[in-house]
Amino acid sequence: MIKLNLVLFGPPGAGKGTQSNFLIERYGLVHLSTGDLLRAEIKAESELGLQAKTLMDRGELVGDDIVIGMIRNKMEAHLDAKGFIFDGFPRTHAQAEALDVMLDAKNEPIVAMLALEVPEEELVTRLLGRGATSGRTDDQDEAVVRNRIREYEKKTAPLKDFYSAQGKFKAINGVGSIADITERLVKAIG
Ligand code: B4P
Repeated sequence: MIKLNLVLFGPPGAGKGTQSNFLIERYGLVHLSTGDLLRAEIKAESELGLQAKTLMDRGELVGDDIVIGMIRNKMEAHLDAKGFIFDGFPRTHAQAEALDVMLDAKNEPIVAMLALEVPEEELVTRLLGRGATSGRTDDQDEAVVRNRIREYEKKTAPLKDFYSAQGKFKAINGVGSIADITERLVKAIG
């Protein structure tokens, strides 16, 4: 059976977490969000969580080794999954390479990289809006939000070329109603 391994990609606030919830339900996939895994470590007040919190509160990326290790552990805990949605991972070239190595070893490659595209001002509005109610500290300060977007542009956006070269990159308009965007993603998955 071919596993439906998808990378859900996009800048902070593009709707990755939001859309993952619909896609895992529809296709019976396992959701792997490095942001959620890191927030769980922070809540548990682990050593790793304490290190991650300092970086996340500044809007910077957490170290590659940490997030790659977390993803590896989660994948090993779900060997019989029908597929995974990688949400917020990979975010650097090193992470993308490591993911390919892990998946190639099982002969279960990424099927598609779905990239949600949303203009910067809309991203800032969405994230500050969530920050007003969610308690997420990285969503409460406009300078931090804009730093996350800069980090994305510098370190993460180039991964579009990485997946384009493999014929897997699909751009999706991420502006509109949540249901309309889910429709676009489902069409792109085919
Ligand atoms: P994440 O948890 O991945 O957070 P995010 O990029 O901000 O996106 P998120 O998924 O939460 O938001 P969404 O787009 O769904 O990362 C947080 C931090 O963890 C990073 O800054 C970094 O420090 C660290 N980290 C995580 N992964 C890492 C990695 N691989 N390597 C290194 N560091 C890592 O949506 C946001 C808002 O938009 C929501 O309020 C939602 O309601 C709203 N929204 C969604 N769709 C909408 C629509 N269609 N219209 C209007 N609003 C919409």
